[in-house]
Amino acid sequence: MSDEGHVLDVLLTENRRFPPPEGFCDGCVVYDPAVYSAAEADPEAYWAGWAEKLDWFEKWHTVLEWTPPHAKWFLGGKLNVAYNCLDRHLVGPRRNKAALIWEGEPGDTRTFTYWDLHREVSKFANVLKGLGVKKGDRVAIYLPMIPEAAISMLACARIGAPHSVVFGGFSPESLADRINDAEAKVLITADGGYRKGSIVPLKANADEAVKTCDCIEHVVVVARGAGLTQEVAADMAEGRDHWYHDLMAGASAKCDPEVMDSEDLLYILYTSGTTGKPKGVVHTTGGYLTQVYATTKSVFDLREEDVYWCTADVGWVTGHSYIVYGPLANGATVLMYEGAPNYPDWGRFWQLCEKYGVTIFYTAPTAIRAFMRVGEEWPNKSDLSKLRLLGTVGEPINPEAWMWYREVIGKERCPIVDTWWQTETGAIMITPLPAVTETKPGSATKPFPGIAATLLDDDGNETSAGYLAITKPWPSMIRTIYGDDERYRETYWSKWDGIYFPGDGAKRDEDGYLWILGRVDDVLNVAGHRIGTMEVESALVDHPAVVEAAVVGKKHDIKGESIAAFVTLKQGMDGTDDLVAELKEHVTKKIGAIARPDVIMYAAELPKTRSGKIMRRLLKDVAEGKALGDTTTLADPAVVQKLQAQYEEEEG
Ligand code: 7RM
Repeated sequence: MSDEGHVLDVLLTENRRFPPPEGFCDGCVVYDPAVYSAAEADPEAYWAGWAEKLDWFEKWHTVLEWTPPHAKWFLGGKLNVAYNCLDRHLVGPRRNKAALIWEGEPGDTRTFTYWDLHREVSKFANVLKGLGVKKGDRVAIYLPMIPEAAISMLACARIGAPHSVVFGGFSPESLADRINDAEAKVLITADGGYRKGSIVPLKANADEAVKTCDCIEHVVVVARGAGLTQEVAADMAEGRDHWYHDLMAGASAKCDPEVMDSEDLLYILYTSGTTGKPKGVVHTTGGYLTQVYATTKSVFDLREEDVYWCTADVGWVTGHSYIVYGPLANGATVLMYEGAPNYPDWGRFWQLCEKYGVTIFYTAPTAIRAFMRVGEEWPNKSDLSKLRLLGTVGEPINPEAWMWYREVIGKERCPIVDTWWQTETGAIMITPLPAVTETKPGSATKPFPGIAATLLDDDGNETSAGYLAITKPWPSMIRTIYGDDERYRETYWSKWDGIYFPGDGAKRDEDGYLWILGRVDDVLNVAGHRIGTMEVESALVDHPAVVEAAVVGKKHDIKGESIAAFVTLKQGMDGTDDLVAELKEHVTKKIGAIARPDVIMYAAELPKTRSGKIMRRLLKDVAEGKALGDTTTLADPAVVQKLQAQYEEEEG
């Protein structure tokens, strides 16, 4: 949501300040502001201090080796992520603590203690081994939000097989692209999953995808019991497809964790960039676990008795770091919910908070805005008095939504942590510390201790309004793009020398607080989901009626941004309403519903520079009904003026 003008207004007028609530600091995890200066003076020692709180089979000999743009953390160290998330909690009272409390959308529930989860993970790790998965082999996971998603990820980590989780909302084609890029050997899916009362046919999608994936040797299918089980049973490919429960029935519960090097691959996660092809973000073991562990504990002030709920899907990085690895490495009780926030009605999230006594709640601004719109009667039906800390992630939060969150959900009692980070950063980077930082509505505040972030201009000079830049390596940073180190260098490290470019714009106020403005590249943020304009454009031009397409983000009250597309049709094609519907459907089919354009407009011509580059900035002005920005570099300024007139007429 790049709405500079709006944020600028906020910066000039926003003077509300919220110090940590009275009493919050008693017994909190981090209370001493000196942590910032200590970490800044010696970041490596600071991170090593956190790494020491993990269990290592062998200690590292060197904290950091930095040969830009490649970092290695905790060199020589040996550990296993699943061991740190499970085994080490089995010796004390955590053995019988709930690790995972799960509720399905229809209301079915399952609870796993650390002991239970350890057993299920060990068994499934043996299942994967039995299917021929060895250390280093990639495993694709395409599951709904069910316990088996976490179990599968941890089982992969246990045997050293990097996973690639693909969000269940992605289309068969998107799934196939990701499987092929990672050359995954095994795919784990389910018959279906519940979403808003209907069933997402995951196995049918997986079958469609696997047709074009020669690398897949086995497909493991979890019987979610989503009304599709019988249908799916008839379609199990002999020798290739296996029911999860059949394989688990014969599996041993004893599986020694693989001894992994600190820099061994933990997972690949695909994310959208500025080209049509998603990037496989590579995360490794020791540094990643150290930073997700440290941030989960410090930012959420995680304590033994908390019930922690992050509403993300495991298909996104937030689910990886803050549903599975960070909380479980801390021995937390994690709530996991399968379905939609408004099923069967808008009270569902708040009922879940009451029912399970949720104390820490982490969600996206888009969800908060949706709740705001339907009204406070929904949260007011439930007892939210156990909540003590609220978090947001995924996109900038507007001060109105922030204040509503604070007042209506937090009852002015809970600190709010607005956490900025990315798939590539692996863990939280800019955030308040709840017992230390005075917050301002709409600001992610300051870099986490040990993180060096600043604002730079194109020439690398410090500025108070410019590009966000990370000037020092951090433990959970992306190591490379899977199979494409050149793209890694080019995307993140070519703007300045040895400094990471996240692709976001930001401002700094007189107190040194950071205000993230949103993406400065061709990446959209729709309801907290990252979508590349080029991906949607490729899907559109894939349709036989389309010659050219330009996609832009359009400000949206709830989603932050929605997708607007301008398409040029082939000669002789009629720009009908039916075709608009068909094109929207085509994008949904090619990528998934999250990429479906809200608006599609026919354009006789697209505004281009003299060198032929489409000026998306101007199309954004058109889509948002704003005055056109600078048109002097256009080959023909009349093109965009015509579009604007047409847009006003059609979309009003
Ligand atoms: C965790 C996640 C990353 C992009 C990032 C930003 C935007 C995320 C915030 C935010 C303002 C925030 N990973 N973003 N958090 N913008 N304030 N607190 O979202 O890879 O999917 O997206 O999301 O633009 O670059 S992501």
